[in-house]
Order: sequence, then structure tokens, then C-alpha cells
Amino acid sequence: MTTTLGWTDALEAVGSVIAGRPAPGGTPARSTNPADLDDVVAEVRFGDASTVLAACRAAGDGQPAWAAVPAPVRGQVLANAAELLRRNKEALARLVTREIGKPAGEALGEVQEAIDTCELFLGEGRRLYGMTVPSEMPDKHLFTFRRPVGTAVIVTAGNFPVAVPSWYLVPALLCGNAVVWKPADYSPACARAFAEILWRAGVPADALHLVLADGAATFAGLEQALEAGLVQKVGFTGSTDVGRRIGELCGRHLQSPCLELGGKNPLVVMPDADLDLAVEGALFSGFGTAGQRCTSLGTAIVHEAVHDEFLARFARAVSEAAIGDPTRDVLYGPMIDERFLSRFEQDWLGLIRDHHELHGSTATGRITAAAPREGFVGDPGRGLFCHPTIVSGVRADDDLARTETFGPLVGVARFAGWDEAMALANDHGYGLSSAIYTSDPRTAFRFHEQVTAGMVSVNNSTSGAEAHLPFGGNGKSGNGSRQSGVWVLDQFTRWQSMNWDTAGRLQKAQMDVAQV
Ligand code: UN1
Repeated sequence: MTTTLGWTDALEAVGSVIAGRPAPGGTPARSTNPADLDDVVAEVRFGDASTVLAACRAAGDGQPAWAAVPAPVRGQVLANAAELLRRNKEALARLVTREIGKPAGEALGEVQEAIDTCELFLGEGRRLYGMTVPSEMPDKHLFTFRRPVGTAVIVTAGNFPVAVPSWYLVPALLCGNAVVWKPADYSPACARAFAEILWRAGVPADALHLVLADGAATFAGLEQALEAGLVQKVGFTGSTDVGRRIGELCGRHLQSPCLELGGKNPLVVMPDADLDLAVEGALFSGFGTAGQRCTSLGTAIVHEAVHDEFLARFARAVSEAAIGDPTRDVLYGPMIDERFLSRFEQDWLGLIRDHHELHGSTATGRITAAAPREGFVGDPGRGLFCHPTIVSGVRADDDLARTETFGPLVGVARFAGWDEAMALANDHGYGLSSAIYTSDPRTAFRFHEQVTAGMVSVNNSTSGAEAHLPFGGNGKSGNGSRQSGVWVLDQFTRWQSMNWDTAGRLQKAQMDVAQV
């Protein structure tokens, strides 16, 4: 097993890899460093719908042999992957920083999350338990088995180009499925590097296929592959709009995808909260990763008794934060990709102006914070940088309280009563992550019982979930499926039941039940 890989200097050409071979043809493109657009990270070739289809066919061909490998041995492959990731942690994290602009510390954390995922699931290779179940008849034996689903097509976003794909790829492979992975088209080098780790760890080239393609080609190819019966599971992390389209497509083929979509994650600050802690939590939740996490803070919902103090401290913390060059110690770096920056600006800068006009501008800064250029680390002109903004005075029916922004923009709302706080926390229809800051355990439990989010933090950030808890949301945040933790095994296996009658005569369920 090769122990270290030199991706940062060896990313000449990155393209789709089907059954271990580079897919022919493809449209040339470039992956660039969002903190320095002159820095080309990789020359890329994007495939089309036929590439997706070919990968799905190859996956179907390769899956039975991989499923025949005993599960504990598949687990051992993941142990190798964990080891390779550990040995290459710094290099892979540097590549994450270079390709998507994630600050160095967070990038190391991201690789660690992939290591944690491998370590969690390698043990599942020895535990893919089924059950023995009592029968209602004598000499009849009932069992349940987890069976792999077959071929899983996994489409992932680029804000977590290694960790989030690992949540799907690792358990899917452990369960004996073949995987076609279509990573975000703005993080192809990270994808190639992570796939390389998995192949070198021992995942057969026939069981893991990498497809680089844009959204339109992916949809077209996926539709054809579903039509041809080549795909048994689709996993998707990304926007609610695209998730809805994937859900519709899968629904037409009677499939239930695993969807992890957007969020409008609330952070409630109660009067008995430790305000310094709440500000620290809001700063990381709202502006870490430039607000480009599905778990990023949407609206800070602050009790009127502490609202002004919270807002002042929060605004100060934001304006003092270092922002810029992601190789340095900064709160956040650039936007991931030009599309993210332009969408954010198009969707939200106008709204910020409207909000300004709508709610007035004299009170404690309706648009409260924008980082001064002096606070910038590096050269802002070279990359896709975006100033942080806090908008206070947000109301429940404002767009800002109801729609995900996916950028460094946090709304602050004031509340007086509990129901008002819960309406702000829930009524936007998303339900991914949430947080409450309080020193009263009764308030914390009440919140967890009433919030619609799939994930709840008490006195901690809305983002930063650990790899062994179920991750996922409700409503517009997903279809209730969960990634991470052992719960995801239900996405990548199907239960099969078996009854075995040793009576030597036909026993009929419901009819031959012994009477007492
Ligand atoms: C995402 O943004 O899609 O909880 C996932 C977190 C990370 C994962 C975020 N562990 O913020």
C-alpha cells in the first residue's frame, strides 16, 4: 500500500474513471483556486450523459463480485482507507483549501471527518446484523438479512468535498454496493484524490466509478440509467431545488433517494444564556465556511431582554474577525466557486438593500456589520471574497427568515414570547439543524421537543455534527433520510426476510397457529 500521495503537485488531468480506466473524450475545463483565480488547480474533462450511463453499467457488472467479498474483509478495506487518509491528511487538507477555499484548520477537520467515518464503518463489517425471529408455528425459523441495494449513484456538493462524500461512499461500499460517484464540478481534484485513496485502500475499480459531469449531463444520464434499471439508490447532497428534481425523478421509478438539502437553521438565545458563548456560537455557525454549509446559521432569534447586547457583541465579533487568505488563520476564506458568489449576490444583496429600506436604518444598524477592508488577510482582489453581513430586525415573514442564503449573511430577530421564537425557528419549512443557548435544561428539552429540525444543539453551534450521529433533515431539508451513523445502513441495504420450515409438512401462517 503506497503511503503518501503527492496530489498537490501531480494533478495534471482529472477526468472520469470507469472500471479503472479514464473515460474517453470529454469537455475540457479548469478547476481554479477561489482565493486566487490565477492558480489552476487541475485541468479537467467533463463527461456527458453517456459517461454517467457507462459508469452505471460498469457498476452493475462489478457489484456482484464486491458483494461476494465477506463484509469483515470489506471493513478491512475501510481500515486501510482510514490509514491512508491519516497519512495524507495534511496534503489532502491543503488540496481542499486550494480547490474550494476552506480555511486550513477546517480543511483538516474535514479530512478528520472522513477518517472518523471510515473508522465507524470498518467495524460495521463485523456487525451487519440481521435477526432471528420467533415463528408463530413450531419447527419454523425466521430470519432477517441486510442485502446490498446494488448500484448507488451518489451526487455530492463541493462545500465538503471529502467528508460528505465519505458519508455515502463508505457505508455504501461497506454494505457491498457498487458506487458511481458524481462529485461537484467545482471540486474535481479533491474528488479524484479521495477516490484514489479508496482505490489504493483496496476498493476494486469495478466497485467505485468516478464521473465528472455538469448538472444537465448528470440528470440526463441518471434518467437513462434509472430507465434502464441500472440504479437502485440515489444519494444527493445539495440544494432543495435540485433535491426536489432528483426526488421527482426517483419517484417516477419507485425509488426513494437519500436527500440532504438546504437549511434555514435557527439559533435561539434565551435571557439566561451565556452571551459570550452564544456570540461565539453564532459567529462560527453563521460565518464559518463563509456561511456555505447546509448547517450554517440562518436566523439568530434573540429574546428582547438580551437582544441589543447580543447584537452589539455579535457585530463587534464579526467586524473584528480575520477574513481572507484561507491558508492563514481566518474565520472564513472565499466563496467556493464563481456560481456561489454570483448567486449569493444576485439573490441577497438586493434583499439586504430592501430590508434596509423596509425596516429603516437608524436603529443599531439594520445592516449591522461589514468587515473593513483593513481586516482582510491577503489580497481581496485575487479571489471570490464576500463581506460578512448581519441584518437585524428580521421578521418571520421576511424572505431572509424563510430562505436559505448560503453565504456570509445572518439575520437577527427579536422575540418576546416562546411561541414567537418557535414560529421563527420552524415556520420556514426547512428542518435541518438548530441551536438554543440557555442555562435551563427544561428550556433545552422543550426546544428539542418542539423544533422541527433533525438536529439540535444546546449551547453549541448549528454546524459541526459528528460522524456517528444521524445527520439529516425534514421538510425542505430532505425526505427524512439520514446520513452518518449506523442509521445510514438502512439506505444502502434492504431487509430481506427468510422463513425456513423444518416441519416436513405445509404450515400455513395465520391458519395453522397453535391455540392455547
Ligand atoms: C453540509 O454542509 O452539507 O455539521 C454538511 C456540519 C458538517 C457537515 C455539513 N459536519 O456542519
